[in-house]
Amino acid sequence: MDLLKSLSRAVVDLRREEVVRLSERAITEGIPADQAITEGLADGMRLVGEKFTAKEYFVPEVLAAGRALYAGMDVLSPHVTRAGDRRGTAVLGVVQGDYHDIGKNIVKLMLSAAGVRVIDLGKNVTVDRLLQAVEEEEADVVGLSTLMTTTLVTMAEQVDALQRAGVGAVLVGGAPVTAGFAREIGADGTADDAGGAVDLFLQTMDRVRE
Ligand code: B1M
Repeated sequence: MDLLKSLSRAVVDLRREEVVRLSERAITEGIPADQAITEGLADGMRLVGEKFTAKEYFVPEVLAAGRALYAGMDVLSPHVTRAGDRRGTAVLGVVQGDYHDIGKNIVKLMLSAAGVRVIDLGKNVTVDRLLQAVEEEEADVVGLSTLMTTTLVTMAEQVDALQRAGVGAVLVGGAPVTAGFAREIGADGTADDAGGAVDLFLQTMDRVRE
């Protein structure tokens, strides 16, 4: 769809007002908001990542792209179709040492829309905060996100601590997380994107709540 490509392009080109305008157009043209977020905004951020890796973009450009993405999310989020019934509680966080939260925030939005009660602990989250939230909120699952290879070891440690504490299930995700890595560290599953995360969380919650 051309509009989604233009939306992605506008994020890459750091054109925040254009992102807002195209997000509004997506709504008026009847494009599902979740599709506009994943195939437009998140796709643009993926391409920004490629430019960052190629040293065509640096931190200021990445931050500007993030601001453009969030401006689009402000327009699109209220239009994401929401399920009525409550499907369980998930505690979500980015592992300690990692401040990348754009992907986690998209996963949070999609999970909330699917009827999951999400307790979002934000970024740079310690295992003690995770455990405290699971207990206080009677959460069914914990979802951990990380974007850096350097924090994969922290993710492994946190999964281990949560499993030892008897948390219902621990799901992991983020660009460097593979299915093999998730298995290796004893997580209960992973997903490549927000759509996959919704299916994974719902299936896991049904299993945990049986
Ligand atoms: Co930085 N960064 N960054 N960064 N950054 C990466 C991750 C990096 C790969 C860039 C690179 O060098 N090529 C690299 C990591 C290298 C490594 O692995 N060792 C890196 C680095 C090194 C750093 C700094 C150290 C840079 C510095 O300061 N010198 C620093 C780290 C600070 C820290 O965290 N301690 C840093 C800082 C930043 C910014 C602040 C500028 C900004 C973050 C802004 C923010 O998040 N609030 C930033 C960004 C934006 C990126 C890139 C360019 C893009 C990440 C992103 O938002 N992607 C990234 C490059 C890249 O990824 N290629 C990079 C878009 C997002 C929609 O996708 O997060 O993958 P993603 O989420 C997806 C899926 O992964 C999945 O669903 C989401 C939606 O579809 N998913 C889950 C995510 N979590 C899930 C959980 C689940 C299931 C699915 O279940 C629980």
